[in-house]
Amino acid sequence: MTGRSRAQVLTPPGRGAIAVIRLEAAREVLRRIVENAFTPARPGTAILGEVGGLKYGRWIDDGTGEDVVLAFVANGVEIQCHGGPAPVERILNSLAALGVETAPGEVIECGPLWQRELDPALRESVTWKCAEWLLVQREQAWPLALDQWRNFDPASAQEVERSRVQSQLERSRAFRTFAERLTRPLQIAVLGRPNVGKSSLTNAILGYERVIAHDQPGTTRDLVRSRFALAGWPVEWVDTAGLREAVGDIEREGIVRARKLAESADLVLLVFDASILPTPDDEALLAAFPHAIRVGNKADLPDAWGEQLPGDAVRVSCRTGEGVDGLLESLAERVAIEMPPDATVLAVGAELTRALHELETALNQRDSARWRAVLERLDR
Ligand SMILES: Nc1nc2c(ncn2[C@@H]2O[C@H](COP(=O)(O)OP(=O)(O)OP(=O)(O)O)[C@@H](O)[C@H]2O)c(=O)[nH]1
Ligand SMILES: [Mg+2]
Repeated sequence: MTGRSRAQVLTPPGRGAIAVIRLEAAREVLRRIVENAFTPARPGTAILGEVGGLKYGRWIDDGTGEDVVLAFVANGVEIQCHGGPAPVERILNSLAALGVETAPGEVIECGPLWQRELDPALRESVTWKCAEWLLVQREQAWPLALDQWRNFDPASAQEVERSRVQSQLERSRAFRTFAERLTRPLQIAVLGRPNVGKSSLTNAILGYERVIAHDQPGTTRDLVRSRFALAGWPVEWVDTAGLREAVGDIEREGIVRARKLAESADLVLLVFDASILPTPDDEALLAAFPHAIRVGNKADLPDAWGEQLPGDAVRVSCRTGEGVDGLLESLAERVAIEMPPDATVLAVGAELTRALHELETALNQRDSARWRAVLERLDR
């Protein structure tokens, strides 16, 4: 079989009603594979359908064959078969025997570099918001911009055209943080002295008993990570070990990890026990994280802080649930971010970020060769 052809299973591993195997190949290669392995239910019809077309028939494998529906797509065909592992394996084996590269359960990235960067991001997106933005990038923003840039020469372009491309690239740079949001969850670190209720707050926010909360200080020893969505953005919420002069090695290591995490987290949440007087440790935390969201917990108990609790602190009780919704609202406000105009080309992933940076340099230096080289790389 000449020409490259690849097959990948699109449906999750295991049992299901239907499994889908996508076969990608150039049209002629595809024709030979399908001719060899497929018998249409209605003989005499063309072996390949139009894009969007369906054909029902038998897939000839090493057993009795499988009932399949072939759904023709732009670069190949999707083979839909019974959803057990055995039919999938038999079809993959027959494809491999015909020279097709197969990767059961594993996705092989096809297409040019710019697509190979956007496709996994889209596939792995966990919220609608991220998926919608990535889809616009994949289907509109990037293909349209690349079409324009392929016909653009930074050395000979008219000034109007140059400044249009320049502002396009500047806009991409301005929205780099937004682009990062589409592939990386926001990290929120929960810090505070032992026993103030960090783990209880984690459970209250998540709505289930994710972590052990206990009246013994030093209950949480390691970082405990949980995922959820906040205002449509994926969030990684990290419960940490209570910060204090450690008593044992394990707890000390937990504290080191908590401090390190706080340095890199997008947002720090400081939790205090408002039912007992502030300690020097509390004050040190307030001074160390001036931009943190402050939470005064145990609001169901008599308040010991009074005026000492900063005015912007959110009062909550993890025991009664009071104030937890208000805290979620404050968090949502803090993670709000300016949205780029729809057509903005976003730097999703390392390769696209690098390419946008290089294009801007090539434009500024009116370097046509470099401009073309970047575009050729993106198209490879
Ligand atoms: N009355 C009251 N008790 C609470 C509240 N929140 C937590 N607690 C109690 O405070 C104790 C400590 O809670 P944890 O959530 O384990 O505290 P932590 O900050 O995670 O503690 P470490 O993991 O040891 O650092 C437990 O006995 C909880 O039941 C609250 O809002 N009101
Ligand atoms: Mg804890």
